[in-house]
Amino acid sequence: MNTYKAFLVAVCCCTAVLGVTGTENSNKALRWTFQNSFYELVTDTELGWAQAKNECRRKGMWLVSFESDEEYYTVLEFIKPLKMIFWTSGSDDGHDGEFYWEATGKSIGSFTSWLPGEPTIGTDLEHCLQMADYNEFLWSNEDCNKTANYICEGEVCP
Ligand SMILES: [Ca+2]
Ligand SMILES: [Ca+2]
Repeated sequence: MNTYKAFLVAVCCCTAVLGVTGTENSNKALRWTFQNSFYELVTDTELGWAQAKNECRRKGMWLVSFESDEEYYTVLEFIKPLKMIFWTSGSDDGHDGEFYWEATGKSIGSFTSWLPGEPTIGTDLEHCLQMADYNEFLWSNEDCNKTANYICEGEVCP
């Protein structure tokens, strides 16, 4: 293994270990792991979607993506008590109405949890997928420039 690879493995595993540790300490609500991912809720900073995405990237993570109902409901358990709005990595930027997870580049799959009436298509500014407490954390597309809290997701080392 060359030095660069060893460095990458160390960084990745360190982050993963932090995620596991987080489930055992008093910050339980802020960090947890599920299947092959670890998650971090950012509840003290409200940012626009692009800035939130960049903050997750800076930690080696992405904005959250929901590949299954189990993943969504697990996240819901952590955010349910909070009176907050969260950004996810869902976006239809450049392809109005065709939503994908920016985290993976893949189309939103068979599982969706849209608020009735959402997503609104043809409203030029609403291209980012949000979950708000006042909508019971069902999905809606919103103006990406609005500020909100956000959820990061990273991959646990095998
Ligand atoms: Ca995911
Ligand atoms: Ca909308």
